[in-house]
Amino acid sequence: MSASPTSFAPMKFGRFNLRLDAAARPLVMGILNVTPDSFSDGGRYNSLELAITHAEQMIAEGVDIIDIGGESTRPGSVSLSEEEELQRVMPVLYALRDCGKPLSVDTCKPRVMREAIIAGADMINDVNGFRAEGALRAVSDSDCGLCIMHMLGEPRSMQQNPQYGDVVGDVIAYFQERIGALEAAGIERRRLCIDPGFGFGKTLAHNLSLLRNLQQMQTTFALPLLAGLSRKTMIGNITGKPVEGRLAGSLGGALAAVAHGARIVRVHDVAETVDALAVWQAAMHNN
Ligand code: 8Y7
Repeated sequence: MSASPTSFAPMKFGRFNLRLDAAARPLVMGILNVTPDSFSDGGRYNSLELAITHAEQMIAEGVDIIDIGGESTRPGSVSLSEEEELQRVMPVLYALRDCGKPLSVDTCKPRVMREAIIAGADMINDVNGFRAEGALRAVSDSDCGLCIMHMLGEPRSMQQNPQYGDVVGDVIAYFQERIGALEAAGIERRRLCIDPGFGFGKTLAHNLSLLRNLQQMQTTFALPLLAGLSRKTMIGNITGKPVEGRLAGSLGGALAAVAHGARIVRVHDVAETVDALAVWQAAMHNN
């Protein structure tokens, strides 16, 4: 049988081989934020305990990958020092090391990547697409999975006036360049997935063009596609709901992304997304 673009072998994500082909169930990546500002007393012990409790809850709800993030990359946010990011992320990574689920670390910093890989991270999720000086070297000598996300500009200013010639073509050209750079650094293709980066230097029209054309990106590269729409501004723009009212809209977004070929969805609401995808899968596939 000839290989079709979606019949690739299991992907190598650190300790785990994950099935991300079109016949497999789409996977749910749960967001685990370890940013002190989200906790009332800002205490480190308290924030570690809360993060572990949150992770345990996501595991009970059927999460497939846990994405640990210490740095807020929301529009307008300023970047965090390397030390501070390490102090937030590393204790959580150590505590969850043997939880049985693949652990992803959301970081743009080569030193955080290195430390996370030594501590056993199975995946590095870089919203900056491994463009930082030293990022390729930090990940090349390992077997962790890598998510290459597209971002135009930087978080502080990216939503000010994003402009593209042709947003889908520009994002595809970016992936072409980044995949080439990763492969030139000796990184195997079966470690890679791509993500158009909804909301990262994009208007609603840009986000919707990308969402409608996910399949084209997937087939161009024959790599699994990850999509994060959960609670984002684009969901608010469409529904008119504030962030705390975006669950239903986010579920609609996750299903739309999967319908257009995404294989991993990055979400806050794991239990609800797992159920929505289970019904989707039962309705659309006989496996
Ligand atoms: C994404 C992400 C964020 C995304 C990937 C938020 C860290 C903003 N969004 N990583 N990170 N894809 N791969 O609202 O869309 O969650 S942070």
